[in-house]
Amino acid sequence: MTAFATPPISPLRISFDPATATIEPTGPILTRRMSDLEGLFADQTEWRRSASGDDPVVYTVTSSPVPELDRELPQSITTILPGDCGGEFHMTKGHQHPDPQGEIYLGLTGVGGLLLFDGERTEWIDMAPGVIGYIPPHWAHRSVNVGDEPYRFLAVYPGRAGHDYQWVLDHGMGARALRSPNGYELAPYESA
Ligand code: S6P
Ligand code: ZN
Repeated sequence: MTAFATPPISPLRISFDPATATIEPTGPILTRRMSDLEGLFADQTEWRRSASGDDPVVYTVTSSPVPELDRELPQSITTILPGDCGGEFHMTKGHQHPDPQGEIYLGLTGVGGLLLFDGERTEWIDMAPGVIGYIPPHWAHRSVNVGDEPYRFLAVYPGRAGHDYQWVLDHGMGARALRSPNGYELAPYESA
């Protein structure tokens, strides 16, 4: 791709409301329901029951208007609603960047975890408002809401990083975040 195969976008002012963790203007908005998370939760019987029943929204991703293009720096706010599937906390699908580049997350509301897996090593970063989690290149990443209110975070990532979801289906994420008497516990990964 040449440097500017598509015209670069103009400088942009985006307003952010800390009380609601919303941005204006917005770009694409994505909604992931339970039925969109096939093959990810360990308890497939419970997943099927939920996905074919009320099929709750698990998370939404609101992007800024900055496009996912080479040299651009898109941002998005992910909101993971509280809840679990068979005791496994609500989470994002998780992905690798096919073009291995780093990314940062900034916690905005609620409490969550940033689960990272490079194929061998697993890391967990406790996320809360004001915490920046750094995702190095080559680490698959998934976010989990381990609290009882919406967990929201801002992501900033290179525009050509991309999303490889199949990698996570093939390799897992090294661990699962399960409800426990003290909040959450990390259990060794077992395929769904
Ligand atoms: C993009 C960044 C986030 C996630 C979002 C949803 O690189 O990591 O915006 O896309 O949190 O997660 P997922 O795994 O469904 O894309
Ligand atoms: Zn990413």
